[in-house]
Order: sequence, then structure tokens, then C-alpha cells
Amino acid sequence: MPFNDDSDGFPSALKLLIAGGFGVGKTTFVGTVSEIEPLHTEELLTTASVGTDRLTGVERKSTTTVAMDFGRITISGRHVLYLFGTPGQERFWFMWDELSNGAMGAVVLADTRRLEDCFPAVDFFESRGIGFLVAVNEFDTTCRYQTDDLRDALDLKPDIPIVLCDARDRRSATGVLINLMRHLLTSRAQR
Ligand SMILES: Nc1nc2c(ncn2[C@@H]2O[C@H](COP(=O)(O)OP(=O)(O)O)[C@@H](O)[C@H]2O)c(=O)[nH]1
Ligand SMILES: [Mg+2]
Repeated sequence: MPFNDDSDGFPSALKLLIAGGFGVGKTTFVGTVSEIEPLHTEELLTTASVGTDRLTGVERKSTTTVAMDFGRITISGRHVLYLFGTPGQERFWFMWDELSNGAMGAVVLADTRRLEDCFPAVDFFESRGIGFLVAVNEFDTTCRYQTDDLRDALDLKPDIPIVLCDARDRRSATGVLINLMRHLLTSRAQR
């Protein structure tokens, strides 16, 4: 890996986005991998938003992130990863342009019980040319699907990786980021 190489051409501050639908595990993911206490802004999920936010599978969730999650991982003396969790709900979409500015890549978290919730994120990164992978967050009740079926369902190009993860598990979530970096490096090399 070229991370400790002066000539790698990578900027020293790498910005990655953690995207996906409401309740898919973005805040959990950032909290799991971040070396700093992650910053996040949460507001109580009000009864007003209960009508607009889909709660299937997240019935016990009482708070929702309205601004963003922010975490940091030091890779070497030279490279630091900054993670930004994107707001999941459609009414906060105006923030996405700003957040994606300068982003080097993205993790799109998916929950197979509500797969369609990640379509907007997939479309967004495809249209902006931001490299991404899809990480299926395996909730306990998640049905297991073959990645080929998921690829079809998401209409993903063959080169976009699909990985499984548990956002609560550090090794698993870090593995997602390593896969993403690998994917970004491979696609850079092919350009
Ligand atoms: N079983 C299971 N629960 C998870 C996982 N990731 C997150 N959760 C739970 O799912 C809920 C929503 O997660 P959260 O990170 O707030 O989702 P966000 O809206 O995308 O930020 C929380 O209660 C988490 O504890 C996972 O991998 N497995
Ligand atoms: Mg959140």
C-alpha cells in the first residue's frame, strides 16, 4: 500500500463520505471507526417527522442525525482520513453538494430490508463521478442475498464492489474503508 510513500500523490487529508438511507447505520459506522469521539448533531425524531420518515426496521430508533457525523482516522504521519456521514433524509439533501465537495470517495451503506433507500446515494455518486462501493450492513434480521442479486437490484456496474459489514464492529467497518481505498486506487490506475 502506498500510504507511507511520499510519492503516492495522495493528498494528506482524505475526505470520505458515509452515505445511505435513514437508519442504515451511518452514525454507528463513523462512531465505530473514528479515533476521536465522533461529532454528530442529533435531534429527537419528532412526531412530525414520523409521517415522512420510513421507520420499518428502525422502530426503536428515537434520534436521527440532522446535520452530519464527523470522524477521523490517522493512517500515517502523513495521511488522515476524514469521514463525513451524510444526512439520510430527503429533507436534508440540500447539504449533499456541499458535503461532497472535495470528497475522494464514498461508502454507500445498504440495508437489504429497505434496499431502495440507497438508490439516491448511488445515483448521486455515479452522477458526480465520485468513486464508491456498496456496503451491506448486516442487521440481525437481514435476509442474506447473493452479491450478484444485489448488483442486479441496485443496477450497479460490475466494477463497483459490494461488501458485507457490521457497522458496530471495528474490524468489519475498517475493512470496508480498506476495500474502498483499494477500489479508488484501482480505478485511478485504470484511468
Ligand atoms: N443489528 C445491527 N444494528 C445496527 C447495525 N448498525 C447500526 N445498527 C443499529 O441501527 C440503528 C440505526 O443506526 P444509525 O447509525 O443511527 O443509523 P443512521 O440513521 O444511518 O445514522 C441504531 O439503533 C444502531 O444501533 C448493525 O450492523 N447491526
Ligand atoms: Mg445518523
